[in-house]
Amino acid sequence: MDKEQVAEILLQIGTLLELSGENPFKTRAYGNAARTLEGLGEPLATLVAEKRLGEIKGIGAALEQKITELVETGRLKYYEELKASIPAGLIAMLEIPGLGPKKIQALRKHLNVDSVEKLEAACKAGKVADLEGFGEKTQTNLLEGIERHRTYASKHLLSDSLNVAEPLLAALRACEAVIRCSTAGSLRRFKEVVGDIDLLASSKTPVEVIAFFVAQPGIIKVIAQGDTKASVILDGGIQCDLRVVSDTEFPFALAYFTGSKEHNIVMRQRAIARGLRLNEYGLFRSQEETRDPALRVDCPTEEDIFGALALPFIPPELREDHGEFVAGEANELPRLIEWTDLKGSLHNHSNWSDGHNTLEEIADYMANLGLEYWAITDHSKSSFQANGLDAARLREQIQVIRGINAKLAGQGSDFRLLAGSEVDILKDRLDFDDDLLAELDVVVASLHVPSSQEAENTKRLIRAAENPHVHMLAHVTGRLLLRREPYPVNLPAVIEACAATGTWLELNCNPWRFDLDWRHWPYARSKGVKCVINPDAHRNEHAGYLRLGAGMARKGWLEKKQVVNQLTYSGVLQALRGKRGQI
Ligand code: DGT
Ligand code: CA
Ligand code: CA
Ligand code: ZN
Repeated sequence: MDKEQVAEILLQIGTLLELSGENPFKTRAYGNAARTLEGLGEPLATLVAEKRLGEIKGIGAALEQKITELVETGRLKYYEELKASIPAGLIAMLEIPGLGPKKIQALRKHLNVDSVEKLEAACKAGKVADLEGFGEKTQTNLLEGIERHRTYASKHLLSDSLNVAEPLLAALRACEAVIRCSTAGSLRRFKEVVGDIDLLASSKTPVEVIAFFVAQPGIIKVIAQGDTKASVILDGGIQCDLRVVSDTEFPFALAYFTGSKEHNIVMRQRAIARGLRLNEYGLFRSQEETRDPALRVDCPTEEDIFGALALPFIPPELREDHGEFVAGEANELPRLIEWTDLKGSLHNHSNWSDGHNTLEEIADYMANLGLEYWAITDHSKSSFQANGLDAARLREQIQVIRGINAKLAGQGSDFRLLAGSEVDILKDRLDFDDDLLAELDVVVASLHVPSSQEAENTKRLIRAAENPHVHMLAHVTGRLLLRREPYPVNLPAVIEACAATGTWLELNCNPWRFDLDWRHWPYARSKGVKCVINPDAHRNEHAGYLRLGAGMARKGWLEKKQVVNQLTYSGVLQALRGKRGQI
């Protein structure tokens, strides 16, 4: 388990303890430890292996033991027992907006409510409104919350959110009453999954902007509408919040609502350390909370706010309190890759396996996009459900690709297809022999049928990396966001094997995958492992995923020079020969 997963479990333990009425000091210790872990500058596995966890502030012997157990076994007996000791209905209630452990306890104690169903019944009977600390309004909100929770899943893919947010933003931009506008929140930070969409606008007439906004197409329900704020549900069930502020406040509100919360906390502390106060309304020359315009430090842009706190501009993707402050102070923030740096892709499919388009259609489309190269890496024979190619068909495909390239050259085009394979990593070998792999321009290795054992998956991936013909490992954890958990694998060990063998790691830019996760790229980068941003396209339109992938690479702190497919065609050919050259 990595530190994010461990941190998540610690947070859950804190919540569960609170739910079972433990004393607040104990429950808070878990939350604090989780935050500490997320901010670690080195892999948790290393700290555990070297028994250095105890040196960290806030991590005592008991926490050390629990974290070690999680990292080493991926499980925690204490957590499982704690969870089992609490009625499942109470745990499910935590997912209703507006309900925290304290309220749930009160509901249980006074109304005998221990499930979402009973809560709904109690609300409908009007009993919740009579409870101290609840009231009529809370009761109505709870009922609505239950309804919404049922109707709409609470998390959404980044790509789905972008698809609905971008037209709204474009509309706001064209609205006359709007001066500036932007996305904020997790969407602006480019998180792979998003809870809700946050939009921010500045205006002299906020009421007008709100009225304009709630009338936009694609809004299926207006949940709340005030003079400066509105919350709506968009097609697809995504909630979207719009806030409208004055133009003077805009940069401060933008920084605040972009977050993350963890990042904001550090920004606030930096302000306090300089005798200032930072909040969503401004940066103030004051020792106390204030909104007094006379005390506001003049900051027309976000850059100015960072500047006032002795930092360079921190790109939104990096605002997770994952080391951006240390890097910023040292003036060592990365110069993040841009999607327009990408010149091709090294992992894609055609209708020879489970893709949609013919080789000719692909060459035509990708050349027209202005790309320089596009590798065809159809599935290998073991992936029979994906119509994987056997050796004979693959050799035939190589010839067809050579023919298409000859034709392109004849037409004076510089675009080229590359011949490759996405070869299955089987239990004890790869799906093709080395001599066939050696005939290919590009070899991508994938674990499509993983074991349930971490050690076994790790071993298979490392063995694939050690094959001199394998250029890269694809979608290394097999996760499908909001659908399928990653298979267990020791990522630091795989990363280290890639570093030792000169094997690249893929950042798969299919929006369900984004795998290897952005949280692991800084470590891969520190080991010198190169990244390939691959759309894993199954149809031509998937070329658009490159843009998302580049965004995710930015979130992983990657610069142009760490990415293979920013290279030109001749550069990438040379790089592809690189690993084999060492044989
Ligand atoms: P999401 O929507 O769950 O994917 O994540 P965010 O980050 O978009 O969170 P959201 O929509 O609840 O709030 C947007 C931003 O507002 C968040 O990133 C930081 C800021 N914010 C919200 N609540 C707090 C808070 O209690 N303290 C601080 N410092 N910032 C907050
Ligand atoms: Ca949000
Ligand atoms: Ca929000
Ligand atoms: Zn693939």
